[in-house]
Amino acid sequence: MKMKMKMKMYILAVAFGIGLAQHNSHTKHGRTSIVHLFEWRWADIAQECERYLAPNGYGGVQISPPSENIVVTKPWRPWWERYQPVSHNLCSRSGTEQELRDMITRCNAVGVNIYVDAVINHMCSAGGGEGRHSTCGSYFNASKEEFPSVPFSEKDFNDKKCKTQSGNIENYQDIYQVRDCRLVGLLDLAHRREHVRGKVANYMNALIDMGVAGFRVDACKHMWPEDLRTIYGRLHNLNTAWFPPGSKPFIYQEVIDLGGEPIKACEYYEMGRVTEFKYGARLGTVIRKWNGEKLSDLRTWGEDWGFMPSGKALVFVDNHDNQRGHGAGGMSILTFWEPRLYRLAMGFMLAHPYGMTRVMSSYRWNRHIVKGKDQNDWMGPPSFPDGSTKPVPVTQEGGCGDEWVCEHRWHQIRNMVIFRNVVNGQPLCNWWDNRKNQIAFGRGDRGFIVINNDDWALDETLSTGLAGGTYCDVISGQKEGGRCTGKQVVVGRDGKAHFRISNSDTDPFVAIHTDSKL
Ligand code: AAO
Repeated sequence: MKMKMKMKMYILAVAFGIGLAQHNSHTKHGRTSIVHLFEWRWADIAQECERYLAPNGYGGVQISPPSENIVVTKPWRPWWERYQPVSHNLCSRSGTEQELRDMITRCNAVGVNIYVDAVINHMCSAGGGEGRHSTCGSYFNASKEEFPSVPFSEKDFNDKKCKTQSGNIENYQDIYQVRDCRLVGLLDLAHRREHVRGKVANYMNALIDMGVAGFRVDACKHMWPEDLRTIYGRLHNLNTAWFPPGSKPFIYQEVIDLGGEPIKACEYYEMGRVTEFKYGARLGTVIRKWNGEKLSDLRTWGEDWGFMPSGKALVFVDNHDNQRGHGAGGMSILTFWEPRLYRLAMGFMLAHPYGMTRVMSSYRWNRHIVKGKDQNDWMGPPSFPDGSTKPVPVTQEGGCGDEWVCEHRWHQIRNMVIFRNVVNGQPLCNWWDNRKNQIAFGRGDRGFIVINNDDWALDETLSTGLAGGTYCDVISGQKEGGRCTGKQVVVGRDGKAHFRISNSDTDPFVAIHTDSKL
């Protein structure tokens, strides 16, 4: 009987993708979102965990690749040099191994998880040179495919398997090219080889033992699922100083599947979550009202739009690639450069139950768009003339200085991260729309959001699902010491409330939840 019960639970878990090994993010205290602190220094992340992320309900941080990488000087120290590893030593522009360890320990101490961006598909570019132009000064020789500090050598790369003339991926319609040839000229590791599998697993295990909770695995489309399965299968359980015994690392895999290519995201579901790139691309289109699309179309948002099952999806409005025209998503992607629409998109994403949410935290660069392409898409983080990354200063108003954007500190986004925690597990209900660009929906009896993206005012009485009382809107303000600094919403005993949202409001949306009740 017990056995049968267990089997049933297992089938349920598989069906909903919950609680399964590697799909569980292990976030603590009911926290639900991850923030990508793109290019931040370890020392700043440690402080941010303590002073901001933990008190404001963020569940974890995705960090930039911690492995030693090539130093690129033409162009000058681009952000993307970190996607060209030369060893598994843990030193990078974000800091030393000691600083990494200190950050992991301090973030764990306040219940904020660390997820590592693991670049394991390749090493640096074949034309990456030789010598010690690397972040810890380790020797390598790219043209000879020598990386002695791992060590990897010529036989650990896929060159013989790749059948294209250039040795690079030339056609995404050919799965063999995509997985056995070089992605933009990057030396492609042969994960079929025992030596490579072992070294990659050792690298990930060293990080797990230090206390990280999981990985964003880079460029998974370019690795065979069976090789990844073998490597993941060798990973240690999480460090029991901070996680329950038997916890598997959370894995979310970067696979760009917008349709139209033979490699599908579903090949990777079994092993972990997968990035859902359709999400940000489609949401951007709807919010920009392109092709006659409108907010009311979002009534069926989720799997009905051809997205992967919610329990498999890692979702985001923009990422570090497509906010600057790399990767995929195209022109519809919303970013901090269009703050009003961006906040609207983030508000919707964080209120809607679909997927596990990741918040992007960026830096500003000298955007220079010529014929649709940003000439400065390579520019690295705010840095000193010697190329070292600047610390993130916090301003009196609680924002960030020195060109760090810190979207995760914008009060609208921060408050919606809290909203998502408060409504976690509650079903979407009380949907309303005007068949155009005004929508509203609730999450059980715990939260309600109303959005106006039309060019006229929204003026409606709606069923909220919430208990009667006065609530504080967490977009125009928030509850502070029992008082509301923004709009107040009065919910009647019948659960109905009147909403008026001008189309010219700073933020044309309102959100209330049980913790914002006055
Ligand atoms: C740099 C230079 C290169 C140079 C190279 C080596 O920029 O000029 O050749 O060094 O010297 C990052 C940067 C790269 C950088 C690289 C290494 O973005 O510019 O190269 O570091 O320093 C593909 C992959 C995906 C990848 C994405 C950028 O599938 O995994 O390209 N993302 C990750 C990281 C990223 C990083 C790497 C991987 C490498 O997030 O930061 O690169 O570690 C199609 C395919 C996608 C493909 C895109 C772009 O997308 O489907 O799989 O992504 O093309 O090539 C429509 C389609 C859509 C299509 C899209 C674009 O939207 O529907 O499917 O068009 O064509």
